[in-house]
Amino acid sequence: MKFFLFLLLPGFLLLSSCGSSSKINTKNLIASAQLQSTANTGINVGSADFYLQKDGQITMVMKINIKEKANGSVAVHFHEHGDCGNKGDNTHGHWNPTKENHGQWGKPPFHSGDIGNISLDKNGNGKVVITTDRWSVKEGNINNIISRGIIVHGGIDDYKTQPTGNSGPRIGCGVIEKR
Ligand SMILES: [Cu+2]
Ligand SMILES: [Zn+2]
Repeated sequence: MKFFLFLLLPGFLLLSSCGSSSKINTKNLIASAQLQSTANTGINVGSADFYLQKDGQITMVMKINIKEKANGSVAVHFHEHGDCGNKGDNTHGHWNPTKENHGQWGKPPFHSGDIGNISLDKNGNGKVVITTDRWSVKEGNINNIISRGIIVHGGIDDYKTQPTGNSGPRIGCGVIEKR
């Protein structure tokens, strides 16, 4: 029996190390956004970096740091306009190129920028990595993410309420810029 376990274990380790997160290529940075507090512009609350993968998909590495929200969660979405004026209101509603309902990432239907809730640790740090074919950086492409706004909300997305997820106030904002 011990011998069998010995044989199985390396197989499992191999499988888990082949997970998508270990395969992400971060050589080709194609877009990024700096997220700033809507209350105090100039105070950094996070970043999003977008990398082109060999298969054409785009990977986003998003980092959030909001000490006031330590041990909590914040909702994040891509919004329509790349204008953080009026405390983020100028970004208008959720970016929705595929004309779907608001929802949860990975469980269609959902908006192509419904990143969702990001949990923050005791220092207020959180991270999410998403790889998708729903995004493009090509001008004229319906899925072009360049010049979209990214909003960090002070509440939690219920993944149900239309069209916003009832995610609370806009506490952070940034604009996706081409690199
Ligand atoms: Cu939002
Ligand atoms: Zn949405």
